[in-house]
Amino acid sequence: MKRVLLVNTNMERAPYPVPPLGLCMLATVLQETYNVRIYDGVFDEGSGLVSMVREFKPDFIGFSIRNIDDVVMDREIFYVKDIVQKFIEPVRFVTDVPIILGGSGFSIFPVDVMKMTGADFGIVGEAEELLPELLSRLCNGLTTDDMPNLVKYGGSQVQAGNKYSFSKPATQRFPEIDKWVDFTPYKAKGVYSVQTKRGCSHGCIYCTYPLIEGRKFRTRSPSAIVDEIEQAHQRLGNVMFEFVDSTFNDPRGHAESICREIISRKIKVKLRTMGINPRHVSEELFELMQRAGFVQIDATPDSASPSVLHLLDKGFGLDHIERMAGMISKFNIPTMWFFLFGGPGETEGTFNETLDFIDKFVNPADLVYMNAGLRIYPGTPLYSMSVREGRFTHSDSVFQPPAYYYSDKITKGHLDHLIRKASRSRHNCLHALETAPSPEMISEALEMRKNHGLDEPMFRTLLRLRANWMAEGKLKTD
Ligand code: B12
Repeated sequence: MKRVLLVNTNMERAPYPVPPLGLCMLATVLQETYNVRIYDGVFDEGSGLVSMVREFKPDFIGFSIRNIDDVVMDREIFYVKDIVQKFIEPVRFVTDVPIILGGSGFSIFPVDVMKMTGADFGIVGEAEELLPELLSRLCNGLTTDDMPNLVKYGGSQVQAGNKYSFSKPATQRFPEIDKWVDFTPYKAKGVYSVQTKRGCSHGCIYCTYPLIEGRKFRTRSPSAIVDEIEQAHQRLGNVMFEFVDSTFNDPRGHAESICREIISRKIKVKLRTMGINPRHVSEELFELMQRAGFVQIDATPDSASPSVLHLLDKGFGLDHIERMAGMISKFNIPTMWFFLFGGPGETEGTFNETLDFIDKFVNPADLVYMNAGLRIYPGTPLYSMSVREGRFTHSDSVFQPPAYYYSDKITKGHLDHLIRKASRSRHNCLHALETAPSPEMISEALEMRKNHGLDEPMFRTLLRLRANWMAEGKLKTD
């Protein structure tokens, strides 16, 4: 049996380490034909990789590249350089077996990442079918020229098709993440990830999800999803499950069915999700979510200015967000709100519209995260708009340094000032650069939780503390 080593190169541990779900899915499929192992570099940052390669002697090595940069404009963490230095170069030094890349970050910038890493092949998008196909062709000496979604080095040039397809339904087969990677450190600080569907049919102008996963929702069956949760719960005990879908409550009715399935099986689990679409919420959905075990959600409207929402093509309006906020407060579901300022049409006036919404509708116990500058990705409407506006041309790279969009109706400095001012006067509003709490704040929060028996999400405890510190004039702000 040929041997395949799959490597998780994601070393980011903020806001918490995320298990390499996609790699585990691939390993689950490949194990029928290959001897497969996963090397998880998140905690040891690649230091044990070379010895694993020497011992396992893989015939193929696949590297997953999830993050390119951190999308916080003034912090600008660029991950790929470290990935090359800590993972790919050391491996190249000890073996010349084919190196194959994939992952969501890779899928956005396949050609740039191929050039930077010098890998042999890359697959754009989901790879449960294409990776086995590629490996089988390589094992049998067959051509790979007609394979969709494949990027490769031919001579000294990267060859990339420009048509990518995502036509197959989402896999019903689920991986046991803890079978492939040591789950102990994730249990302490992270989550168990679950995907309920693939694809996104929304048209938000800056977003890459439709490019990575395709534009059509392809759902898994609620019973397969809940089997996965139930079994992982039996194996791992008390663990937080997180849904990693682009939006959880799309297409309409799917989230409700999943919740009903969990409720009917009487499984007692803790759940959280990002991506709640304000257009498709209802009291019934929130009630079901609460009964199913949701302890936290993310709300990501980006803006609460009707004109900015329209220009971002979010597909919902202020009335939808206000309705959703009302339901969140009614059901008291702990929520992290995300706003992204500086998009097309942003002015001081539209900024204030969003702030107004926050003041009137967001539960003060909930966190509001404020970021500015929209990352511009190739293939998105925002990219075409930026070219039309003369910000750059098609031949300029937006990969590194990363390109960001800022409205020309407000300066970056002024927007930054407005965000800082808002966060200094509201205990629950945080500037994107201030989101990591100090060690002192964390230890005080832990003590507070212990003394008061608090079982709420950590962000709520940190916000209580921030409110106290602000009142005492103890909070350091620049
Ligand atoms: C869910 C999610 C989150 C959640 C994670 C929750 C969790 N429990 O995992 C949260 C909100 C915490 C989060 C945080 C961040 N995220 Co995020 N996230 C996502 C999202 C929506 C889904 C990722 C996912 O799990 N997909 C499901 C799995 C099954 O798919 P997959 O891993 O991609 O694997 C498939 C394929 O990619 C491929 N594949 C994967 N590996 C390999 C390897 C080989 C060899 C091959 C051939 C194929 C292959 O096959 C797999 C199976 O089909 C993506 C966008 C997207 N739609 O992909 C952004 C995304 C990955 N995040 C992104 C970013 C930037 C971040 C943050 C850095 C943001 C920040 N500043 O905090 C952090 C980093 C967190 C961390 N520790 O790494 C960016 C990365 C692009 C970029 N600019 O770098 C993305 C692409 C969103 C975007 N802006 O476009 N994220």
